[in-house]
Amino acid sequence: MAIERTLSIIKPDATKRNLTGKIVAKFEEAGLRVVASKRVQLTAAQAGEFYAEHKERPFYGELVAFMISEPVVLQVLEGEGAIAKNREVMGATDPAAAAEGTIRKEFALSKGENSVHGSDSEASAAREIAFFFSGLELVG
Ligand code: RTP
Ligand code: MG
Repeated sequence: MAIERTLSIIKPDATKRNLTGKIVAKFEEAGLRVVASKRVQLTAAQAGEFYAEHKERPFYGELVAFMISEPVVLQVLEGEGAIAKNREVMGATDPAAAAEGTIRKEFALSKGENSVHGSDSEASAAREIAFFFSGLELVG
């Protein structure tokens, strides 16, 4: 399988509860490597544009408000099949449906406050990495 890179976000509910290290450990244990990392306070404009695909969904306003409620940790994860592997480690969007051992099963509070984001395709990963990081910030 090819070496891929994917964008991961440790969301406000998790940074607020000081879970950054525990979440990163799950990615590392699964064989993913952190090749870029920064903690930022997103603006409403940034969060709104990042989630533009969900603009028409009923939860969009709530999602943007949540994503700017506390700082987030943005990371690029690298590894074999990193895009699918990251989503496997995250678990289902709704923690009630997430498998045992996944990040969302262990840490998520609700379907909205679900601790992590991960790119869902090669195209999303390319867009999302470029949205937050310059090439110089990626150190493989
Ligand atoms: P993500 O994009 O954050 O990795 O999560 P995902 O693919 O599993 O979920 P997606 O359908 O793309 O939804 C993006 C984020 O919106 C919030 N959400 N809230 N209240 C709700 O019904 C609802 N549905 C989705 C979650 O924070 C979800 O991760
Ligand atoms: Mg998604």
